[in-house]
Amino acid sequence: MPSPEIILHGTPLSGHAHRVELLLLALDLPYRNEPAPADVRQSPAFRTLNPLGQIPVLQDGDLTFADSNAIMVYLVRRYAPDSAWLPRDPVGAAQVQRWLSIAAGEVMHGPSTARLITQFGLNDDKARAKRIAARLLAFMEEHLAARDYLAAAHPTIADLACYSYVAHAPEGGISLRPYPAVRDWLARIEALPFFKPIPPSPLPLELDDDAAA
Ligand SMILES: N[C@@H](CCC(=O)N[C@@H](CS)C(=O)NCC(=O)O)C(=O)O
Repeated sequence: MPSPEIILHGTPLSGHAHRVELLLLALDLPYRNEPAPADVRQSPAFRTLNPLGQIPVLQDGDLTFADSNAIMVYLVRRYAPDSAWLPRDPVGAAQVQRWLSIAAGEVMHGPSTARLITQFGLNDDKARAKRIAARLLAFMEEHLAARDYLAAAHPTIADLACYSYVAHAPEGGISLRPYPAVRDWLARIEALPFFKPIPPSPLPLELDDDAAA
């Protein structure tokens, strides 16, 4: 049984919070969004929830969790332990974990960082972020050419973890046009019945190939 109140601290444009919200919707768990923009994240009260000052944070009754991927593991194991979102068998669990690591590695340092630079003024190396994104997307394209989802024959939390920042890569100036299998995978996630999008950027897209994919 769900707790009386699950609280998701995040912002509407955070891909890390978005992946958690997608899972809450997929599991049909009641929750409340608590806005945590930069000034809130710097407050002592928020730092008691997450000393790193990052969103998302999830509160479930007396329990508090930080880190989007950790939160997703908690939610599945707590509320849908027999579901396919996080397989129990060793091979299936390892396949999911591989993509959770990619979400925290290449996805974060590639398309997510490029978007932070372009949309939010982060002072970072955009050329490096684009190189990481190009290597990631080429790998995803090859991987998804032979399968519908990243880690299994069905959606798992690996897909939710990787979706948001790959889908919004064009907001970092990274075109998805060269990656049709990736775009088909994104469309598959967007067709899931619980899907809710991140609001699009109000800024014009500036893609290398000058084409919004
Ligand atoms: N590993 C963390 C990363 C979360 C993260 O980087 N969140 C960003 C917003 S999308 C943030 O809070 N940044 C503020 C900061 O790092 O100070 C997770 O997966 O939740």
